[in-house]
Amino acid sequence: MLRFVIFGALMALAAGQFPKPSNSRTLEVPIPQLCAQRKIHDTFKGKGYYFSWADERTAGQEVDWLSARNFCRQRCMDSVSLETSEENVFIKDKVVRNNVKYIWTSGRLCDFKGCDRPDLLPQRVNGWFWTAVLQKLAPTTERTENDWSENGGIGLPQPDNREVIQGGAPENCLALLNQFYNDGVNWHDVACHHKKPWVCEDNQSLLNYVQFTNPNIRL
Ligand SMILES: [Ca+2]
Ligand SMILES: [Ca+2]
Repeated sequence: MLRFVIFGALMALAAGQFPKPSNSRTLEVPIPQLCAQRKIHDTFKGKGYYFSWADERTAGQEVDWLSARNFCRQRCMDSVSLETSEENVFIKDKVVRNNVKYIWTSGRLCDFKGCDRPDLLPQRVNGWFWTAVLQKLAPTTERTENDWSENGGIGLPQPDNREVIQGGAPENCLALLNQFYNDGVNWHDVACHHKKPWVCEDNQSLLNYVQFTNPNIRL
């Protein structure tokens, strides 16, 4: 599993800047007051994490992929990125202990303008990245470097883009599913409009930005 970590670090260096999606719905900017008051349910390696089910204001709520990111970003966090096997285990443990069916992560397929770069092709193998930190995932074919499920709704290893095969929306977002297909607690590609509980992770870039622009704030 150490390779998982090293590969992630190498890919972060190799990936550089990712193209920005040009959706009509956009990413929210951080709100300094919400950043300062953000609720931190647990920490891992110095970073704060928020679990939607653990906050009485959001318990029972489920939101789509972009709404999850925006809730987090307003608080100087972003949807969780599972860059290392240790962090992956930490989050999976929380999901299992709390009997949560599934969560959104920041993972997404690069499928917009600018994603035709050679290093991101073929798209469904090399085009996955953690949007919160703009870090590329290992190719989906490198099964020891990631945690894609070996099963799913139509018996195929993930990512399988199942909904498109069945005439639905593309499965361009990465969710962690807890035994949903009796297949363990693993990563799945899922259509981004689905609604799920979510996990936020402190985002250093947003924290730095708000601290810089608000010198007296305590984050
Ligand atoms: Ca992370
Ligand atoms: Ca799938």
